[in-house]
Amino acid sequence: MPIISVDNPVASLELSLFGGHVLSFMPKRDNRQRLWLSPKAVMDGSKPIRGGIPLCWPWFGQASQADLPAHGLVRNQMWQVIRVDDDMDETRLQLQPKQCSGPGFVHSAELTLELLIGHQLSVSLITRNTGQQAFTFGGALHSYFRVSDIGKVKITGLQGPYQDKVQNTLMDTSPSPYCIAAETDRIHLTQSADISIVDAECATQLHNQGHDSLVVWNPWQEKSAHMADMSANGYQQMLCIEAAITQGLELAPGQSHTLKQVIA
Ligand code: TA6
Repeated sequence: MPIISVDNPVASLELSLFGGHVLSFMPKRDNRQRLWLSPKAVMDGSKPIRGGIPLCWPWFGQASQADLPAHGLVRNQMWQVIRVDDDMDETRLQLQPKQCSGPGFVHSAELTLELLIGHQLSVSLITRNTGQQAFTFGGALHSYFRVSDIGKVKITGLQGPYQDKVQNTLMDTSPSPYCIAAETDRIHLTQSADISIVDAECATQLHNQGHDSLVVWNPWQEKSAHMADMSANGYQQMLCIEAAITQGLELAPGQSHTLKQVIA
C-alpha cells in the first residue's frame, strides 16, 4: 500500500494512504518514536492496520448491524492527499477518503484529515454536513502510543466515572494512580483535554478536543494471543488513548465538527 513520508527540519512522519493512517511520528528534538505499530500489522489493505492512528468514523466500536465493520467505514479504504503546505518548521497535509457514505451511513458528508507535522503532531478529523438534513455520527482517533513497559506506565489527567467494557460495569471513579496491569477497555465519558503518559523513557503528552470520551485500551496477554496481528509481547509496548465520540453527535446542515488530538 502506498506510504507517504514527511521529513522536515523538526519531525518525520509516515502515513499509509490505506485508511489515511499515520504509522509513525518522530520529533527531531528527541528522535523518539511516539506511536506504536505492531510488528505483525497487516499492510496489504486486506484489514485495518494494527497500530499508529486508525481513523474510526462515522461510528465508534461495533456497528448497529452485525454485517458492518467495527469502527466505521474509513479505516478500510483508500484516502487521497488533497493539499500539502510546507512551512519552515511545519508541514500541513490534508487528506480525504475516496467515499464518505456507505452501508450504515447514507448521508451527505465530507471528511478531512488534517495533519500539522511540527515539533508536535496535530491530528484533526473534520466532519462537514454537506447535505440538507442533520445526521448523527461518532468516531475516534484510535491512537496507539509506544511505551517502554506497560507495567511501569501511569496515566495522568483522567478522573471520574468510566464504562468498563472488560468487566461490563460502570465505575464511579478512575484509579489513582492510573496504572495498567490487566486487559483494559474503558470509555471515560469526559471532555478532559490534557492527558499525560508518564513513562521514564517514552513520555507522551496529549491535548484532546472535540471529543465526548477518552478511551483507554490494552488487550493484554491473553486477548493478544488470539489476535493474528499482535506479536506475543506487543501489548507490553503499547497503550491506546483515544479521543472519541462514543455518544453520537448531531451535525446540522452546513456545520462542521473537528475531533482533534495533539501529540507531543
Ligand atoms: O477502542 C477500544 C476498542 O474498541 C476495543 O474494544 C478493541 O476491540 C479495540 O478497539 C480494537 O478494535 P479492532 O477492531 O481494531 O480490533
